[in-house]
Parts: sequence; C-alpha cells; structure tokens
Amino acid sequence: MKTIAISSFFVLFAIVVSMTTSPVFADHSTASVSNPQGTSVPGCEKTKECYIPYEVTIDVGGVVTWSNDDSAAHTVTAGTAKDGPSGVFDSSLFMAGTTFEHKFEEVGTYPYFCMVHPWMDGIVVVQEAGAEENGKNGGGEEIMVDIATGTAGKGERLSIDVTFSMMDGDMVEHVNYDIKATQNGKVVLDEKGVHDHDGVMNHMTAPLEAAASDMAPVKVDVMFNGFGIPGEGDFTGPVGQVATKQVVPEFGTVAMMILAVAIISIVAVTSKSRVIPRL
Ligand SMILES: [Cu+2]
Repeated sequence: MKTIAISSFFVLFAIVVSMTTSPVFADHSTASVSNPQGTSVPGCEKTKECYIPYEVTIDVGGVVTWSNDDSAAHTVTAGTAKDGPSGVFDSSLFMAGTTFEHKFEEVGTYPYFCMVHPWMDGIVVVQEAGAEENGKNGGGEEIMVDIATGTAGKGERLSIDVTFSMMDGDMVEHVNYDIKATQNGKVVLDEKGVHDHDGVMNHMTAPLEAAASDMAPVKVDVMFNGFGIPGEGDFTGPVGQVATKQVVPEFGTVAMMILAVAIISIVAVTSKSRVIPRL
C-alpha cells in the first residue's frame, strides 16, 4: 500500500553581487560558531541561540569552526531536521570541548542542524570572495525568491510559482527576471523579460514528455534582471549580474510538492521606490 507522501525540499543559496559603488571589503575568510551550554534540551530554538551566532557569512573558500561549548555531544549536520541531511557537511557526533570545522567551496546558503537535538539549527551563508559590503552598515539587503512547483505527469504542464520578497519580509514591486526550465536537457519553459508588479507570478511549462520525478527532474533557473518598469529608465539593483540558479528536485511519489528558495543578496542598494513597506 502506498501512502500519499508530500515532500518538500528547500534549496537555499545566496548569490552576492559585487557593485562598483563601495570600496569596502570585509574579511570573511573565517567564522566561528559556538554550541552553547544547555542546548541538549529544547528552548534555545526560541531565541535562535542553539548555535551562536545563528547565521554566519563567509567567502567562498572560507572556513567555519564550530566549538562544542556544551557538556553534551552534538552534531553539525548540513540540511534541516525536516528534510534530513543534505550531505554537504557533517561533523558526526562531536564531543563536549571539541571543535569541528568545514571549508566552504561553493556559494550558497547552507542550513544545518543537530541530528541528536533536532531543534538546534543554524545557517552558513557563503558568498563570492571579495563581495563588497554595503558601506553604510556593513550589510546588504536580500531578496528571496521562492520557486514552488506543483505536480505534473506525462503530457501535463508543470505549474511554477515564483515569488519574490525581501529577506526582512517587505514586499517587492516591479521585479524583472528571466525564467527557464528544463527536463532531461530539453527546454520546457523559457520566458525572458518577465515583469512582475507585486513579486508573485505563475508560469506553466510546456507539456512534459515524462512525469516530473526522480528520473526526470525539472530544473528551474530564475535570473534576476533588476527592479524597474520596462521603458522607464534603467533597472536598479544588480541588473544582469544576479543569476539565481537552482535545481528543482525530484520527488517522484504520488504527490509532490517542491519548494526551492533562492536568496539573492543585494549589496549597496540605492533604489528606494522598489520596496513597499509591510503594512
Ligand atoms: Cu545537539
């Protein structure tokens, strides 16, 4: 008997865009994270203090060192408690008073958790080496792109929802992007110059030659082209420089729900009009 399984999968990654306006560089070659006392019982997750800091940012090639400052053994395991280990890194059990380190070779956002205490989680953001920081406050704004797909069998169209939002929850407007989807190397969707007023758009692929599944995953790429209204001046933001690219996996079960999240970091943002404050 088969049960209907709904799986979800999060792909998190960040692309940091270099702008030419700010000469400020920050050293992001290393970062340290502490696994503090008391995390072997739930509670730390309420304040995101199971790993401190909860989120660290390093450059490609940088090393993150975790110290187990607790009296219990823990793990630092890439992935999420919900979806399981991603396989990118795993300390396995690391004992009190010891450290674990990992060198990050690819740009991306890497959530991780403790296999023993699944309420414990944290995030490592890996950016391009030398990515410039916002000169004002040392941080950039981040746009998040959610790419959610439905299910599609052979001969059916796959529905893809693309939602842009600011990392801090603000809505965005006048987003421009290209979207392309392929299955087994064959293009099933290719729309260029999409303009989106409110950050939420639906796309449908061509009828698929095979059901979207483990065997025939559909890969979706979204390229961010900047903020602005076509025909009314230049787009702002990292025009043409931000390419988000992520693979939609592959759950070939009865029901499939795929949610991929891409994060675009925008550095040295100058446009004020494109963000609608949340009411
Ligand atoms: Cu733990």
